[in-house]
Amino acid sequence: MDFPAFDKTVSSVPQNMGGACSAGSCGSSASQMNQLSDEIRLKVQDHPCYSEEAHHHFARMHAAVAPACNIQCNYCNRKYDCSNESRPGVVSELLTPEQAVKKTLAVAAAIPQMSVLGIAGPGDPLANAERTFATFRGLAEKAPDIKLCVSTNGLSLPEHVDELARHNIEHVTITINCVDPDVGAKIYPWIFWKNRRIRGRAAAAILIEQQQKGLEMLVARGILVKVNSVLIPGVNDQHLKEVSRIVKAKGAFLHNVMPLIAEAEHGTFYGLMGQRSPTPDELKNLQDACEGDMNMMRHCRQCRADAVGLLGEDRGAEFTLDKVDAMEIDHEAALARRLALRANVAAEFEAKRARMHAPVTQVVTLHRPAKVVQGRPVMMAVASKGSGVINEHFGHAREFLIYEASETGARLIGHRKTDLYCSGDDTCGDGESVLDRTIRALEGCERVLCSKIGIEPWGRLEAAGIKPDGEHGMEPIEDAVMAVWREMLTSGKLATPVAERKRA
Ligand code: CLF
Ligand code: SF4
Repeated sequence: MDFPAFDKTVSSVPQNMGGACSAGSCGSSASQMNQLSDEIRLKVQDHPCYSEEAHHHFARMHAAVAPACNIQCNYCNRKYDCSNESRPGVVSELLTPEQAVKKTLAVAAAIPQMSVLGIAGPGDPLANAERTFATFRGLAEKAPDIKLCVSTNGLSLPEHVDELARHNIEHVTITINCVDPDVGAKIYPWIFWKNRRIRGRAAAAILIEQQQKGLEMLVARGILVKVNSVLIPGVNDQHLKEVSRIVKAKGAFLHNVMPLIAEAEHGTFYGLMGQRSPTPDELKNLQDACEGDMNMMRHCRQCRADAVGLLGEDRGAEFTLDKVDAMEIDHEAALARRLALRANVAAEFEAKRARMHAPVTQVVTLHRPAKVVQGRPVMMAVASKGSGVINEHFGHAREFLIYEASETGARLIGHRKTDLYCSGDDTCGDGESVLDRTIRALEGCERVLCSKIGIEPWGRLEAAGIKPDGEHGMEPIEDAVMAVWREMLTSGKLATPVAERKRA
């Protein structure tokens, strides 16, 4: 196969995308991007995890080449062939590096939004370093436009930092759940270290030391580090603010606090012990509390180790090995499509940033209010299948993005998963209807914005206090959210006592 030459230093992305944000406190993803140097913006603006803005437009895939792990977490049980699950550690098909490269090329040919190959399991990528780096080498040779990304528990990170840098890997995630071995002893029953199994507090102390050392080494080499932390109520919930403060001080780029997934049927220690997961409010409150210290990721979908597609969609079933083998691919045309898409999205981002820098009187459709107005924050659910616009039918949505609109602008605060209402089967197996479950998932939201919605769900949502809105189909999400918020404001629906507003 011939692959066209691609120079990584020549980006399709414009280099001059505006200076420092003049609205530093507006809190939107676009404004955060405005505050970055050109060098860092180029690294993150087509990475769906490192940029909230990018996640509407770009896809990633995970190559499941790393079966072994060198530690045990109380929330992990790596199972295979569980296609209904979506959580880290779970895969359907374990790949060799050669198979992984072939699959990645097939995905990148079929999905032009594909910009990142991540290795995230099902075990630890750096406990399977040969397989991980063989995959990266193969892909760098055949599709050098695809960014390489790795997610590790950090135990063997320091010994691999130089190799990561040599492979031109610009994005590394370390899962850091604690910086205190006493907390760690409740999360990690053992680690495998220098050919010995070490347990309890001593194990946690070694792991923490390695994670912190690895973080410092990566930052010193200019590699962007995202820190993932699993929020475990009663174990590290009080402690994660301290984790956030420390990793920021050491130069981490982004902190991603994720909710513990612990169901008895997953067979994990926590699941079997009845350890509860945090509520959406607990997660948001902690993310808000950490936000003062550093950028927080709010759009993580806790992907499977073989996830494929935009965050929130799973197209893995389209790319099983037998299907990939049967595909005929024009790699040159595929690369051209990817580069064209990136150039278009970059131009779109640039136009959006230009609007943010426009004089206030011209910013009538921007997601920031044109002038400071007062009204309480409102949570809204949004149905979107990508591209940053409202383009999903209510009944086709498998998840809703949750935005908080307020006088400071529209802010993504998370997502809520739901079952497919239009699947023809209106029961969830436990007597609750799919619509009932969706309404429950949207608790706290006052509006749901979608491209279309049927009469029955419309009535049921309204009766539950969640007003459907199908007026903003194909509009940019943040603009639409703020338009609805302003409409609520002008119609007097947002008057709130000052004390309550301050608390919110
Ligand atoms: Fe994968 Fe992770 Fe790279 Fe992203 S995922 S290795 S940084 S390419 Fe992303 Fe998935 Fe959340 Fe991970 S949404 S689980 S943060
Ligand atoms: Fe599972 Fe990852 Fe923990 Fe290893 S590091 S036990 S693969 S969650």
